[in-house]
Amino acid sequence: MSDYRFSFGPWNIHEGADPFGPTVRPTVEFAKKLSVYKQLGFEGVQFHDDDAVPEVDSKSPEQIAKDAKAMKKMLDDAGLVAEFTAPRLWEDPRGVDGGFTSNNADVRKWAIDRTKRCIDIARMLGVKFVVLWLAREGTYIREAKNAIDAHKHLLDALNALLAHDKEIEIAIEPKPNEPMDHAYIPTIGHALHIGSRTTDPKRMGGLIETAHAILAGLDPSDEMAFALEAGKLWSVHLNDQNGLKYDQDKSFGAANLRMAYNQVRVLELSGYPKTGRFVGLDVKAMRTQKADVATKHLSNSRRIFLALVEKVRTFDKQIEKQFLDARDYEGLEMAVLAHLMGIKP
Ligand code: 3MF
Ligand code: MG
Repeated sequence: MSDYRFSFGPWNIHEGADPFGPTVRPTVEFAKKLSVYKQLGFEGVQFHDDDAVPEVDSKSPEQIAKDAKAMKKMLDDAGLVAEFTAPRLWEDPRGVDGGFTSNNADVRKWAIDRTKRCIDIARMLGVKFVVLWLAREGTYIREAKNAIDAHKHLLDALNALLAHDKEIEIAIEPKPNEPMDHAYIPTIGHALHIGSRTTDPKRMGGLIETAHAILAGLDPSDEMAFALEAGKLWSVHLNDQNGLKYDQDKSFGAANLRMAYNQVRVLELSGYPKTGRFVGLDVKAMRTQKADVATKHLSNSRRIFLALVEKVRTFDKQIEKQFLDARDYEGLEMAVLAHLMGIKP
């Protein structure tokens, strides 16, 4: 039915812990998670390096290869594909003050080495794509790092990663804050610019998460458009966000349906399905959700996305043109709202 391909990460089926309370749902084991992908209408799996190879830091290259091979077989058996791998640097004690931008040269080396392993794992899972969410690459106080040096370290790290594997493509997922007070790569503009400064800009792109754009006070669809125009929107993390709060990862469209409509619209305008790239979700079930219904956020987000694709495709282009020609944006806005609500224009 759909020409879009959908993906999510196994962390999107989770136990419900938050900073103020423990888990509220039992852990779903990995194989069980894989078995629900197809049922919910998803074919792509987004991996952290240690989702694919647990305790990756303590394993030999042979053991990593063995584990990754076993994971690839699990994917094949489930009829799924990996979309990307992402190094989970932010959970390691060494990455407490960032990895690539740490003041400590040994930590910077560890972050690069671990990300090289993450790239190797991607290749063993059959993909040439990694995503860097630069979680702790920033500061709590400005004086904690020399920000100019920090950006230089980040650029050095990207170059080292591009040199490690001549075919790998790297997308940066920007986020303005959380866990740090200030992150160094807060928007897609920053992400694409630093990519353009590397030794191989054509292998550098971006992933845009709805909530992260909103947290930066920006419109997610315009952020996407910026990357799309450059051919650099290599994946998305669709979700929703109720204003400038903590990163909420709500179901797509749940807080702001019109903003969701515009994200779908910009993907449609760009012909995104033709790129073969995934529509990824990064959504969390509410903490109140009981275990047996803690995947509804995924199926609901996909359903809303597909319904909005229909809304975009069935919006009367004739009427749109008339309002644009007349520069009557009040009229255009009402036509959009009427279409979304299913009432007479
Ligand atoms: C953080 C995020 C992360 C990243 C993911 C991939 C849990 O705000 O959005 O999702 O997207 O870790 O690197
Ligand atoms: Mg994300």
